[in-house]
This record gives sequence, C-alpha cells and structure tokens, in this order.
Amino acid sequence: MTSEELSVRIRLRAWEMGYKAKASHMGGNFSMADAISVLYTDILNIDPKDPDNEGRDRVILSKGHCCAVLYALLAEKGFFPVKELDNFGVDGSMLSCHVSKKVPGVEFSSGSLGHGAAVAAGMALNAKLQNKDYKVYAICGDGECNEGSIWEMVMFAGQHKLDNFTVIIDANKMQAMGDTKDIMNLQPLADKWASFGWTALDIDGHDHDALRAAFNAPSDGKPKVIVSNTIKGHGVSFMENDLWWHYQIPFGDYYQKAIDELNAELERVAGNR
Ligand SMILES: Cc1ncc(C[n+]2csc(CCOP(=O)(O)OP(=O)(O)O)c2C)c(N)n1
Repeated sequence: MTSEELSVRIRLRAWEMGYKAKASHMGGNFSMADAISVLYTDILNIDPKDPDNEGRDRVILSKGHCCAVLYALLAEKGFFPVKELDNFGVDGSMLSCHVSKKVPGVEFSSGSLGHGAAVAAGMALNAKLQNKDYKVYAICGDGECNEGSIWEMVMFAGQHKLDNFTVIIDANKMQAMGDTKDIMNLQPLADKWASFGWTALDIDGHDHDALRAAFNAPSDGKPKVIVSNTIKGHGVSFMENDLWWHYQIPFGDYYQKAIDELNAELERVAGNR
C-alpha cells in the first residue's frame, strides 16, 4: 500500500474509532497522518512481527493525544490485528485514548506534552553510547513546543550532536484553545531550532514527496527537525482549520459526511496506484 493510500485509510479508521469511543483530538490526528504514513512506509527499519528487535528504529509519539491514527497505522502494518481497533477507548483495552506502550510497536506512553521527545533524545544518545546504528524519531505538536522541557531537549540534542535523531513537528498552527501564534508565538520555528545546532527543514507536511525527501536529507552531523506545515483536520472539508475539532467528538451528521469524503478520497488515491 502506498503512503498516500495508508494516510487516508488511517484517517477513516481513526474517525470510526473516535465515533465509537466518543474520543476527541481528531483535528490533530488528521494533520499528522501523512507524516507517519511516509515514515512507516518508506523510511523506518522496523519489523511488525518483531517489534522489540534490538536493532529497530524507534518512534515516540510525543503528542500522545493523537494516538488513534497511530494505532490504526500499526494495525494496518500488521503489528496487531485490525479487529482490535474496535476496542479503542474501551475500559481494560490496551488501546487507551492517549498512546500506550502496551500496544505492540509503541515505545513510550505519553500524553503529558513535552516529555516524549526528551525520552526519544535519551534513546538516541544511548544508541551512540552503545555504538548501535538505529535511528530515533519523535513526533511533536507545535503547541507542544510551548513546553519548556522541549527546549531543554533541543539544547541537549544539539550539544550531543545526535545525528541519529529526527523530530517531526506537526505544525498545524493551532493548539487546544486557540492559534499557536496568539498563545505563545514560536515563529520563526525552524530558525529557532537551527540556532540550537539542529539541521532544520521547513516543508509542506501533506506532500509525501517532500516528506520523503526531508526524512532522507543529510543531517550534517546534527539532530534534524522537520517542521511539517499542516492543516488541522486535513482531509475532511468541515474539519480543516476549525479549532472546534480539537476537542469535539465525531457525532451526528458529521460522522457520515466525513466517512463519505474520506471514502471518495480513498477511491481516488487507490485508483492512482
Ligand atoms: C502538559 C500538558 N498540558 C496540557 C495538556 C492538554 N492538551 C492536550 S492536547 C493540547 C494541545 C496541544 O497542541 P499541539 O501540540 O499543537 O497538538 P495538536 O494541535 O497537533 O493536536 C493540550 C494543551 C496536555 N496533554 N499535557
């Protein structure tokens, strides 16, 4: 399956999961779906049948509230049965509504923003100290970059020249309660990271070729940040750039409308195969 097809498929599944579980955060799930689809399809060295292999690349979802698309992707890739997705948000299920390490393929439970990326930096340093050649990736929100702990991590990774470490910032320009620029302005975001000794790339986060090129770009002996410029709610017309869909759960007529749009898009991308 191409990364394009996967990205639509996991939006569809996440929407269904969110509807059933009455779970929120769909906007931020949809904005990051393209980046993880490219990462898992074309970049990572990871075997779904052997997810704890010592040599595997590591991925930490630091914006852990957006786990629905990641769970859907891991199921599509064969880390666990797709049927298990029916248990998203059910009491006692491994598929909790913030990402859980109980799920095969998940490295770290997160949800308290600002922590996951720092743990990922520690893993990258560990690889260096142990002379291992696995790579480490962390996915952060732009709102998450308001956390002080993110900037401590940025200094740490720059200091240690962690060129085996990539952070993807899902820069959808919104957070829970408003636009990131109005709450704690981060611009110019890529320049800020570069000033701490990172290779910083600024791309269209819905363009799969641009994502692939950014993942494959040399890191010049430094950690790499990919500022992935996205649209919150991307892929469903009424959700795009509408902050309501940060916390609003899928409901009523909206449910079928989104399913219809996503199915039409799925047909289109599958037809391009
Ligand atoms: C430490 C912490 N504070 C507050 C929250 C509540 N919270 C959940 S999502 C969110 C907004 C995050 O914005 P962003 O990182 O931009 O995520 P996205 O827009 O991609 O969903 C907040 C404040 C949290 N999970 N952790």
